Amino acid sequence: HDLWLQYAEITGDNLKNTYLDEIQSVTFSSQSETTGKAQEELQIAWRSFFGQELAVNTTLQNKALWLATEKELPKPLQQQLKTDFAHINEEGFLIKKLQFKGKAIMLISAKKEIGLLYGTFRFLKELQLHQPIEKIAITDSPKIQKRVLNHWDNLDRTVERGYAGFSIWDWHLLPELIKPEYIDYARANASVGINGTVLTNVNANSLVLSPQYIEKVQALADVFRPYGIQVYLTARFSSPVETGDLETADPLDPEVRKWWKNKADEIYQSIPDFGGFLVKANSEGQPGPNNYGRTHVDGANMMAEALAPHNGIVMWRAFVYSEDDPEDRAKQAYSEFVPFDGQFAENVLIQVKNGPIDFQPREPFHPIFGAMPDTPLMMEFQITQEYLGFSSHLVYLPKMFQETLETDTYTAGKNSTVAKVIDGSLSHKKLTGMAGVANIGNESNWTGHPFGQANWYGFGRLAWNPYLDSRTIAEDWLKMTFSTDEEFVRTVSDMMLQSRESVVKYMTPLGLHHIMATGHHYGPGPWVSNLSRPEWNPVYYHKADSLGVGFDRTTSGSDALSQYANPIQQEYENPETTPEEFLLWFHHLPWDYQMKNGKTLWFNMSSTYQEGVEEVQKMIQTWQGMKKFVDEQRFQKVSMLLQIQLKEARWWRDACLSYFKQFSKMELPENVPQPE
Ligand code: GCW
Repeated sequence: HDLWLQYAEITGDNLKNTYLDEIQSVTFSSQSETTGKAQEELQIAWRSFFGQELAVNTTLQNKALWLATEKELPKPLQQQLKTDFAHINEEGFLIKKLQFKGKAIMLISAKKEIGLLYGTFRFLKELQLHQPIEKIAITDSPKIQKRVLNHWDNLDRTVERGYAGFSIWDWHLLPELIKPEYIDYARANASVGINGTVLTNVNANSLVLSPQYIEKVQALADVFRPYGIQVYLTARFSSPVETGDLETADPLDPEVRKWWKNKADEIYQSIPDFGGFLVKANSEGQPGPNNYGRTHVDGANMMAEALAPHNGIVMWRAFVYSEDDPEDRAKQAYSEFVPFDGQFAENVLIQVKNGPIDFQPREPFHPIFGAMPDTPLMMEFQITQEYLGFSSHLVYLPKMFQETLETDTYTAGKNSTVAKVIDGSLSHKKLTGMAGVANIGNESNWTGHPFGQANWYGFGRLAWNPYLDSRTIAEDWLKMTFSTDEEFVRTVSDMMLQSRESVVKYMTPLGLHHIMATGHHYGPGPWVSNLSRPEWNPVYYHKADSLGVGFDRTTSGSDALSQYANPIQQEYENPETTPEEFLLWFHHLPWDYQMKNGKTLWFNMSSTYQEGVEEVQKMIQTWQGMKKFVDEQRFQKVSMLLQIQLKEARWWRDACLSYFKQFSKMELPENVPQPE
């Protein structure tokens, strides 16, 4: 349960002696709560790496680790490190081996205390990865400002789309009882630079804004503060009414505006560094400004106004699609938000899911990215695997996150990637953010599947730097979590990187989407057609019939393609030039449509399902070969879960193929077993 902060004993004599020789003591120039945490972490690590404490000295000794902010450094050193400091931002750090007054020093420095903590975690990571440190010189800073987990945790401790037990927030025993898990949670987040947490579900309960709960939230905020983590809450739009205070929640009503102002003031009294609100409005039955004939701008700006004096922000979600709107669901958010570009207050971030439908195994990027140059846009990824086999399937998500981030939107010419929209560099945004819907619960290993931890870890790394390669992240995680053995790291990282494509193959190949079973979204359900809202039915998305399969989103269909820039629009208009992984996302094609390999669509669809199953079989074999590198408990757990994954990959293949076969009326390729 130590996640990636295992600090496994360093056994090789050489390495151990070198490290212990290089670092013989530590000196802190600043004494703050945050540097106190750095000190604690160093001791946890030292005990675990070397079975001993690290000596703390008030005066700087030879071969010392030295933690000091820029201001605390003597002038000549400040001068010497000028260019390094010019390279880092307020949360960044530098780690440098240098000579100072005849002493060999390992310096960790930063503009602010939090940078010292980040630098400490980074330094400890170097040791976890068994890197040489005698010439270390690292400067690093986050490229995104708000790096936030979204917990869909309810006050009764159930977690919407949570598959790792109940909520870690034990509201009943707060504020008095501070569980050690809260501290470990903060350490894990700080170690990857996550600096915010939204404690509550976006399907929000206004009770959390009551004085009784604010006291509980304050207790958590106090625990997280030294780790640089701000707390945020979800704000239910109708709260002024639900609390019994007012008769309306109309955002243009002065009484309502005053209500939110007072509420914000009240929260900041207890939590001076409160982050702000996350809001799901007018979506899936949640109340919002539309209920009063007002717009998203009216709603978001009202809350922004209440938070602004305290430097709080509003994260306003663009995940909207309406019951009465006949328009293709994939188009609605864009239609509703893009016209408001430039009208949101400065402290509003529009939080957009990575794709236009809903956290599918594969989606094209959301067309809002790049289409609102005058509005700060925040990425929302889902770490919990709602549509990807919950916490029973091994799916390494950073590979998928990377795919979205590096996609070119072409909205400001070539190389206008989603990452550049999110880090603000494409259109000079001051406020930037990335959110991840957490997969954390009270299971002893935090995430249910041991490999789910990699998705939490990887989200944090990409929020810090959206240009990172998911392979590097997987390798780092494996070394810190399991073993630094080369064979192990190479083999298992290959398996992780492949795992995302495998889930696409056995669930939704070739651009199919949203064909999961109703409600819980676990397992296949392409046949479902009787739900009250048309866009909740899988048949709405695959549109299979005797003529073919797929959703026509070209000009002859819903024209969702028109929301993308060129050349995407032009290329995807034609099935021949549409990337095959998005074929059925954008086109309705005959079953015998000829694909690039000369075979029919039906042949390709069926063999891809089969490949997905075979790839899970291969994962099982690969994992079996890793027994000697992994402790018994984790080894067995992953083995058993992979068996579930295999059973369910076959379930997906058989269910989908036997369903679609009624329409295609074509034979399955020879290597694909007949569904029973
Ligand atoms: O993914 C869907 C989920 C809902 C969720 C919603 C949202 C919190 O099925 O459970 O509600 O999206 O993101 O708001």
